[in-house]
Amino acid sequence: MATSEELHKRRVEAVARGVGSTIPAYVDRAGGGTITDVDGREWIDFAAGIAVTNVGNSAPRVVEAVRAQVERFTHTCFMVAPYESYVAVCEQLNAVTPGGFEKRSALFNSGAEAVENAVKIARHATGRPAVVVFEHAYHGRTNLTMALTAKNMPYKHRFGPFAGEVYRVPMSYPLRDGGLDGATAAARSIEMIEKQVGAENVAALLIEPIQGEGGFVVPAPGFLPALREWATAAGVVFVADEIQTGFCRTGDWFACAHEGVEPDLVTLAKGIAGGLPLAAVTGRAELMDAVHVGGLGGTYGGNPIACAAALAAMETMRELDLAAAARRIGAVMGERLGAIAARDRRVAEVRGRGAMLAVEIVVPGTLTPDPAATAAISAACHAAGLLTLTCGTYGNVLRFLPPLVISDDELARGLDILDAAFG
Ligand code: PLZ
Repeated sequence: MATSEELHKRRVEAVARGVGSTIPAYVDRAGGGTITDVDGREWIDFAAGIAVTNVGNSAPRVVEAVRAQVERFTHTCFMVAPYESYVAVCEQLNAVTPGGFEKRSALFNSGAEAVENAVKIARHATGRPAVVVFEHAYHGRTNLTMALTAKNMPYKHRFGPFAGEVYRVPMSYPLRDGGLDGATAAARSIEMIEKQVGAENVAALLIEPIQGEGGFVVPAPGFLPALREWATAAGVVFVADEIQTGFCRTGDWFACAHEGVEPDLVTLAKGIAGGLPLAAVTGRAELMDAVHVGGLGGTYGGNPIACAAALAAMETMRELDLAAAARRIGAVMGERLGAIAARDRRVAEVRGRGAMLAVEIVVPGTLTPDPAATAAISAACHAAGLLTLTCGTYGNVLRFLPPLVISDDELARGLDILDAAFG
């Protein structure tokens, strides 16, 4: 087998430079809480492919379902010749997402595509143009979703012009907004919408219930419920982007559930299918069904192999109670991170929920972000065999997203490496 070094040489000659990788090691196999590279080195996985392999890599049920489906048929296109698994995935999403009302779903390939379609549906159903998004938001890399995403580098830089009718308002970010309570922070955002956009022009308010790429920002309690209430009164479609938070990651099936918020539409991807590309928009039947026949779709959306994987992944989440597993992982990680924060003044805050936790790194005694220290700690983790990711508008957040099937021993070993990386 080629070594990582050899593969890297080939990669530089073949793969566009714009596509980066976190670690220089090339994967041979992965499962449970580990990844093994082609040089035989084992990595503890605190990334889960960016919150995708919640059920673990090559989860047994997923492997079995995919194998069986590949043998039956690989693709007919649901828009041409439909099949049961697409319908079954939609039935399950309608049942498992927050909100006791009648729902419909449509399936796509990527998170960005789900977000694009949620905006299409909200605009079509309301006849209004504007979309409101938040500071630090991340919603994807396509043209519309670049406009919805906050951060310039690396996502938007020199890729404009961007789609119009996108308006950005402040997020509730307790560490950096003086600890505004949720209701006050929401009132500030709502006033900006009403003064600068006009509620009657707004089709959708789009928000990550816990921000992902933007820094694992957890809004103050009450922020999401207040926005939900305002959206209802203003006839604005409340869209929760649960692409990173979804499918048991935060200790519940969806992060909105923690505050009892029922979105009108929810965008789903990542954890949905155990690593196969699948995404969805799920929401109120009257909004989803407002769109004319043929108005939504795509060649591969709801591909039968991805649908088979999704059904198996959701079954695994139920069978292993991965929401409870996420809460357990969160308790163990939270305790260790708390101990690190207590001794290392570079840690301004430990935050997140369930198995979606992060630490924000600053210059001690200030709130000045320290991306260099963050990168150094991350590099020390990588050198010792722990795969961690960074995020945040300021690049100063270390985030931890282990597969929810990680063993106690793997988790403990990963946390030992992390502990040592802080010095
Ligand atoms: N919405 C909340 O987290 C994807 C992006 C990685 P796609 N986040 C990982 C990168 O650098 O490209 C994401 C997300 C939220 C939307 C998306 C977009 O999902 O499947 O990457 O298109």
